[in-house]
Amino acid sequence: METTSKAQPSGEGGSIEHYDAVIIGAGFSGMYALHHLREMGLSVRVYDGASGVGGTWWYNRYPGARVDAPGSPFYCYTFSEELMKEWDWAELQADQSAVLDYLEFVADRLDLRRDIQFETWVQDARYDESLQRWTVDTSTGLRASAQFLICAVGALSTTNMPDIPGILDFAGECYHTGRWPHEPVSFQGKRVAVIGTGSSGIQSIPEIAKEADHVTVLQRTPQFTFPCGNRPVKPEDMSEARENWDTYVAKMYASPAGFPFDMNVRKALDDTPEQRRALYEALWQRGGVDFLIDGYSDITTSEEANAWLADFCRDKIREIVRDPETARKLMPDHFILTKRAILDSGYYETFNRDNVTLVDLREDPIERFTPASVITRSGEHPIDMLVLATGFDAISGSMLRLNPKGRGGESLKERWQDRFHNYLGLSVAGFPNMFMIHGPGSPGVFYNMPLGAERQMNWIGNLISDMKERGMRAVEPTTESEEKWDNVVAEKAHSTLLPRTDSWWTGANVPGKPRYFSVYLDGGGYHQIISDVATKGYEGFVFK
Ligand code: N01
Repeated sequence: METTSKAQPSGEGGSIEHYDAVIIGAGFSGMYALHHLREMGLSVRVYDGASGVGGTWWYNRYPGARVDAPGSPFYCYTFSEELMKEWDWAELQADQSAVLDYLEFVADRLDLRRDIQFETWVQDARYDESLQRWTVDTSTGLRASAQFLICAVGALSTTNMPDIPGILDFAGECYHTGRWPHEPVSFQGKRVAVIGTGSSGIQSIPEIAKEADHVTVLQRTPQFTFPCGNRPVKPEDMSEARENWDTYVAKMYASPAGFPFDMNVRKALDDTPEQRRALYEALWQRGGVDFLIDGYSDITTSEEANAWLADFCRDKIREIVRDPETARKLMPDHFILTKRAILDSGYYETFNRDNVTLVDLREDPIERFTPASVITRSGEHPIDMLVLATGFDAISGSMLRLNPKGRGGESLKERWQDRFHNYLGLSVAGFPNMFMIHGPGSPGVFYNMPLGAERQMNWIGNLISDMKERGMRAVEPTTESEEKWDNVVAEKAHSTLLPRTDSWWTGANVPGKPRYFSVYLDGGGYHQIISDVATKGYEGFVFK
């Protein structure tokens, strides 16, 4: 294994740099991958199309963007006590700029940037079976070869652009929330249309409405959203977390979702309606993801429990939104919590403003855009700005956009035509020495993502060390182990109501995408499974 990079002629006109590992992506996952592999003594190069670290947190700088997970100080790296000791989180639900500041601090502290090539898009990655190495070609003309290819490309990174007649003719400003400009965007005096009411739309609409002349919300699916209950992190809480960091990390490792909280194990129907209502009211007032932590354990498995919470939340919408017709349009009709839980800051309240109009696209669909308006069935809405909060080709989209070519030149697009075949959410048969962080088949978006990345990367690092000790050059899973894993993932998903709702978890938001639930639902169990696989000599993999 090489430990330094050497520029050598590529044999095709340009020069080629050689590394032990190439990492694609410099977000939470890629940054840790770099640190970890470098600590192991490997030569590593990271490529990222952005001009700074942060990945999704570098791009998603739309107004209102903030962590919508249990939050500070547990949405962060756990591997270094020093990092924890030196960083103060100000808010429970840190906003985008705070998370990006943290990642920049980590990059400085660990001196990561010297091994990251920014503004460099990996355009091609292919495996050479005779050399047992990957070659990557980049947008800057730079070419590199490496034994290992680590794809830290992001589960929520490839934007989903709506294909609506005339949208490209729209002549006003147009921004996707997942590619928000770095320059300030002013809404003042503008008529703004927002398409999309997922987390990005629901976080940004209240902020845009505070400034814009008028906001037209173009809603395809009404959503359940919970008050985010954001508040400052008290200095004494920060100190307490620091003092007991080891205990907290141990709890995070032991928990199903990677956060150090004890989940309520009580079932909803074991309580009386009065007890349920009292608990839900308290959780609503407190805000945050407490409906997931302190709410009942059977909301996503029992239709009756689910209906009860959904009705409670629909009553809240009726209570908050003054115009009954608007409230009717905002009423979600899917199983609650079977789309990603959303945390908001005054979303439903925003529809009480005079400058906000809700268009229900199910009743009044978009017909087309003109250079200065959006035309729905009921008429024309003149606009100056269009905000696309239309989400991502999530989980598998960024891997498919990279479209690596494995053994025999087979592309991932060919391999993943019908399903996202993978083993343990980490690797794909026919693509030796290629590893995914937060790929399909992993707990990815259902787990504390920074911690999940650390744990997957530690596992990959151990596998690489094991190969080194045994003199192995290449590893890949068998197709049989992929098939078995696919069944394990499906069985977990189908024990819940989650696959029954259209969502980005099921791929239903992207036309033509294989429609099935591709996330492994038990994060805690997952890490035990992959650890057991390693203990059994990497069962399900073949080595060369
Ligand atoms: O994307 P989404 P998102 N015409 O897919 C609609 C994470 N996140 O960016 O539901 C009309 O949830 C689509 O409608 P429908 C978080 O995990 C994190 O909001 O498909 N509408 C939906 O309303 C989140 O869950 C943070 O019918 C169209 C919306 O667009 C995930 O990212 C912040 C349409 C897309 O919602 C994705 O959230 C933000 C069309 N052609 C996001 N196409 C933080 O933690 C799509 N829609 C900071």
